Amino acid sequence: MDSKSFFCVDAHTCGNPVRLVAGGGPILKGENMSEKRQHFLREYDWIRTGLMFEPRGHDMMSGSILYPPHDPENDIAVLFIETSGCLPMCGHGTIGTITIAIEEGLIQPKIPGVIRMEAPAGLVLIDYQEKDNRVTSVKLRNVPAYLAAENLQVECPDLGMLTFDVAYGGNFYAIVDPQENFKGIQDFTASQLISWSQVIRKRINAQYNFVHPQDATINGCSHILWAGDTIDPSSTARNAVFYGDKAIDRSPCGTGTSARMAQWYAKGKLKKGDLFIHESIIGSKFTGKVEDVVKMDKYDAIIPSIEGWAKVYGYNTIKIDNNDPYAYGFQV
Ligand code: PYC
Repeated sequence: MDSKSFFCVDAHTCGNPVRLVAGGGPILKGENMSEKRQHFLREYDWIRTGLMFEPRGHDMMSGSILYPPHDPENDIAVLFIETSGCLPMCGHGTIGTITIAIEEGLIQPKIPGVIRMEAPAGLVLIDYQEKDNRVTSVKLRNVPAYLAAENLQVECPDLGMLTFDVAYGGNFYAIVDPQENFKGIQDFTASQLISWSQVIRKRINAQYNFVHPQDATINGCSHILWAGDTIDPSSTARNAVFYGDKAIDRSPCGTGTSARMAQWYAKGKLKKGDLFIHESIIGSKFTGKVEDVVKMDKYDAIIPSIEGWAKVYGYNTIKIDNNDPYAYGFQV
């Protein structure tokens, strides 16, 4: 086959891109989305790199492919694709995917306003609001989030020794809070944070091993969450989340917000029922809430919810053509 076309709907969630592949996605093998994720990574990763990397995508590009649910009680199953690979879970990706899928009629939920979504990381329960055929907000009840380790240390170029915690919110996050050698994201540019993240993520994964207790395919500290002062004094906290090779999330990052709420819960700074308004690097906001408290293996975990909005902005039929030397994309 010389050329394959993908019908994509493009949106952004609070500033971060979501490219939903509505036509052309591969048929995958597996009993659940975790197994289908592994099949995709083994055999179809060229679709991800072709659609996410330059020249068809960019450093922040992120997307999804819809599948029928494995459990008939559920409405939809989702594979997340992005520049770094296939995430077990993506919060901004979920908000964008659900907005697109409802507005474009790609899902018919059993109960209007409610969607049960299977992600590789587990079941995610969603409520959404609509007005004039537009989705105005999406709230997702995420998989259990927990603090995995605290007060670890890593040497960072320019800054010196940094102390960080690691929390899981659908992906593993190294959380760097303001401290002696790092006063907060307000003092630095995105490109400084990116270059330090590239180095410390490698060092963290060489020094420490993080594996999800119920799914060993979810492992490694993939994201760095740098904290700092809020722009709006009414927000709870602000972050810059590094992912992929060169990306800082433009949204407040759903799995990062979940991880940070789990960290705050474990440190006694949040309790069940509390809200957490998280700001992104560009000042866009998600509203988080500690919905419930659960035991997950040895961890005292929380069930976080994240609420935000997305806007659909385009339709894009993208061709991956074997005659194109950059068919499968490139990164610089
Ligand atoms: O919103 O969970 C998220 C996310 C992960 C990577 C980029 N955004």
